[in-house]
Amino acid sequence: MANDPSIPEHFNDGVTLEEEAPPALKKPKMYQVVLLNDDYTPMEFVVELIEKFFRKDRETATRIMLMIHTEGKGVCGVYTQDIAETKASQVNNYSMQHQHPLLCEAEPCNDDEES
Ligand code: TYC
Repeated sequence: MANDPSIPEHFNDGVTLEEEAPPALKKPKMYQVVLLNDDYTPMEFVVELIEKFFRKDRETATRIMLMIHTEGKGVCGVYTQDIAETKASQVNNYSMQHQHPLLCEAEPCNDDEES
């Protein structure tokens, strides 16, 4: 422990080790945008909405919609906080304008699951 301040310098030849500098850029915390299931929104509307707002092809959008329908909720995309919250409110406005009760939320990702 050459840089332990409790050890006088004459015990370590005057050598002081630098702490490793923290990385200049930290990975931003990521947020997942999830859609919740309900009993009223038509499946076709959900599929088209996922294609439109989350840029998925029809096959992927259909798979996500069916996941939500059976499991109760599903992740449509993962973004930084600003983008995730903007997407969730755009989706909620769009669903309201079309008189569907579909709900969308942005929630922090579990850090352990990030790649
Ligand atoms: N459960 C809806 C139905 O049976 C379909 C649906 C899927 C609704 C996904 C919302 O996020 C949703 N018409």
